[in-house]
Amino acid sequence: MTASNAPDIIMTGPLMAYAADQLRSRFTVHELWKADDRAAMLREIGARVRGVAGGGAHVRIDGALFDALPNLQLVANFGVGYDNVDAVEAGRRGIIVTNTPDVLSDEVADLAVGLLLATIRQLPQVDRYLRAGKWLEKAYPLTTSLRTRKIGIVGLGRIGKAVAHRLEAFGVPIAYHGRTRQPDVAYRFYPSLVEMAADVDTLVSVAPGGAATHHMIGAEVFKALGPNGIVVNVGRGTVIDEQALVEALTSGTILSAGLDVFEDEPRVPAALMALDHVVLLPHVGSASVHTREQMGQLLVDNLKSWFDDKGPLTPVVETPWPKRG
Ligand code: A2R
Repeated sequence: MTASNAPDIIMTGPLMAYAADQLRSRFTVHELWKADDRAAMLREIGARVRGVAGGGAHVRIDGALFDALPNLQLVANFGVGYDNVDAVEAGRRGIIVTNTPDVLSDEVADLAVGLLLATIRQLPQVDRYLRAGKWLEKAYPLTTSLRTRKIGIVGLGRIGKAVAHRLEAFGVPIAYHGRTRQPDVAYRFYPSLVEMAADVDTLVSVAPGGAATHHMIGAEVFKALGPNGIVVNVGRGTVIDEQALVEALTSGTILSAGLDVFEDEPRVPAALMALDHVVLLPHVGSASVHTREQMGQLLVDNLKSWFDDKGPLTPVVETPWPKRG
C-alpha cells in the first residue's frame, strides 16, 4: 500500500518503535501529541483521519476530539484500561473503541503479587536500610507477614483472577468484591466492599477507573479494614480516595499501602511520598519489553483488521461488534 492510499490515523501519545514503525508502514500517521498547535493540525487533517492510535494520557479522546475528526471509525487504545477514552460517546457516534485485554494480565498479576510482598515484608525499606549501613548496627525490625492474611480482591476480572490464581499458591484465603457474583468462581463473594474489608485485612484493587469506581476505596473502607490493613492498587488510581488514604496511613487506621497507580499521574502527592511505610511504583504493572510489545501488536492488529474490513479484534463493551441496533 502506498502512502497516498494509506488510511490517515493519528497517534495521541508516544508508542514504542515496535508498534509505531508497523503503523507507519501501513498508515499515514500524524503524531498529534507532538504538534505545537494541535488545533491547527486537526483543522488541517481532521477530515481525512479515520483511525486513532491512543497511547498515554497525552490527549483525552472524547467528544471534543471526535468533533474534529468527523470521519473517525476506530479508536485503538493502548492498554486494557480506557478511562482516557469516552467510549460511551464513541458508541453514540458509531465509532468503535478497542483496548488490549488479556495480553498484559499475567504481567500485571506478577507485579501485583510482587508489590504485595514488597509492601508486607517492606522490601524497599529493607534495601534502603542495608545501603545506609544500618545492618552493621542491628538487624532490621521484624515485619508483618502474608502468612496470617486474608485477601480481598476488588475487581475479579481477567487480571484479578490471575492475581487470585497466584495467591492460591501462597495458601491464603481469598474473597472478592464486584458488581456481580461469578458462578464459576469458588472464592467468597461480597456484594458490599465495606463488609469484605471488615472480614479481610488485605485489599488488592484491580478495578477499572471511571465514574462508577471513583473513590470507592475511601475512609469507610479503611476503617473497616483496620490497623493491620494493607491496600495494594494496580488497577486505577482514581479508585482510591488518595487524601483519605494519606489520613488512614498517618493516623494508623491502616498499616500500609503498595501503589502502582495514582489519581493524577505522574503527580504523586508529597504527603504520600513523605511516608516511609508505603511502597510507591510509577505505574509499571505492564511495563516489560515483552508485554508492552504484545500490547503494541494488539493495537496495531486492531487497526489493520479494521481497515482490512475484517472488523475489530478486541472491541470494548460500550462499542460492541457487530454493531447492535
Ligand atoms: O463488577 P463486575 O462483576 O463486572 O466485575 C468487574 C470489576 N468492576 C467493578 N467492581 C466493583 N464496582 C464497579 N463499579 C466495577 N466495575 C468493574 O472489575 C471485573 O471483575 C473487574 C474488571 O475486570 P476486567 O474487565 O476483566 O478488566 P481487567 O482486564 O482485569 O483489567 C482491570 C483494570 C483495567 O480496567 C485497568 O484499569 C487496569 O486493570 O489495568
